[in-house]
Amino acid sequence: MKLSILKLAGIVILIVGLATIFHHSRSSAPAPEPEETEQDSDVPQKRHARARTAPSPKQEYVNPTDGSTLVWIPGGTFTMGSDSDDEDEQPAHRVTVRGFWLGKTEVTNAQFARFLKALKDAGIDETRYHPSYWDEEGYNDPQQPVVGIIWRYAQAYCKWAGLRLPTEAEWEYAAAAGARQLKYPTATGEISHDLANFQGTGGKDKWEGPSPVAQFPPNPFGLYDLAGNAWEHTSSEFRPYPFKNEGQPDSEKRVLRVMRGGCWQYPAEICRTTHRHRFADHLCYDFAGFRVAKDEEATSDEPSDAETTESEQPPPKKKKRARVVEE
Ligand SMILES: [Ca+2]
Repeated sequence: MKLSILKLAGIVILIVGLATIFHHSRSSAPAPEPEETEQDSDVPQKRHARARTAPSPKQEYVNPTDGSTLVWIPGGTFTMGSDSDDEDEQPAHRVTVRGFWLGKTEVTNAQFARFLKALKDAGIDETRYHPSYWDEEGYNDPQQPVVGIIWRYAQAYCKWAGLRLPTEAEWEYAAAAGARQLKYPTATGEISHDLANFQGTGGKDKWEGPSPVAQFPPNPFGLYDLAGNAWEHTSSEFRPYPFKNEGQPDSEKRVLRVMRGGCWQYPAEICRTTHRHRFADHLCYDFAGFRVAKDEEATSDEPSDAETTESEQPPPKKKKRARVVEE
């Protein structure tokens, strides 16, 4: 028994001794501060390196083909739709959007004229793509948004320019200013004739029809005229909420599409960030325009199709009819 007790005591002493040595070795070891300091010093460098390659908020990219200025929209998660407004806006649901580039303004007549000229230079009958109202006073100022185009004309323009239409989710995310969840896609989230061109006039809004782009303050992401002026085509099919793959471009089959933002002809309520306007893609109205978008990889320091010349761009598919009118 005594032997066992002694053995046990020895084992205890041994354990205590080893623990003391271990503790001492740790506490007396050189403090890891230099190593951690070195690691810390690496962190900002790595972050800096990433920041130099990834676009930053409000960073701008000028697309050489059509001259569009696009603003970087950092990705994030927001609440899409509304539980308290129109039925097709319900239910509100969480959506995550990847970072993307979005046109700073609506596409202008001047830009669309470049598209038509490129078609003509390529030997394509550009009159097939002439917007309705193209020659009408009140719609044909070079700095007014192009209107009177069907969805497929907007698609054709985007293909020529090496760009694309935004998805509905991307549009609403940018309009809401991300997590700010603005009710109206204006500078303040409110709506007034000092902030947007919608039905009627007043304040800074002196236009009964479409105004030149960027006449009102931009939203927090640096985007103009998301509220009002030209209604904006998106790439998205109209489908009840919620649906999957919101961040992905939709197919090109002929269906109901969604336009966003209201317009110069409709009341302020229609300019709400979450409002959806279903629109057959063959219809043509004098309030329908668009803005362009582009994926992240299309930065100015990376080769892209935007760097090819206009003549090298594949022409859009020919349409069967020169002009489409509403049904
Ligand atoms: Ca607009």
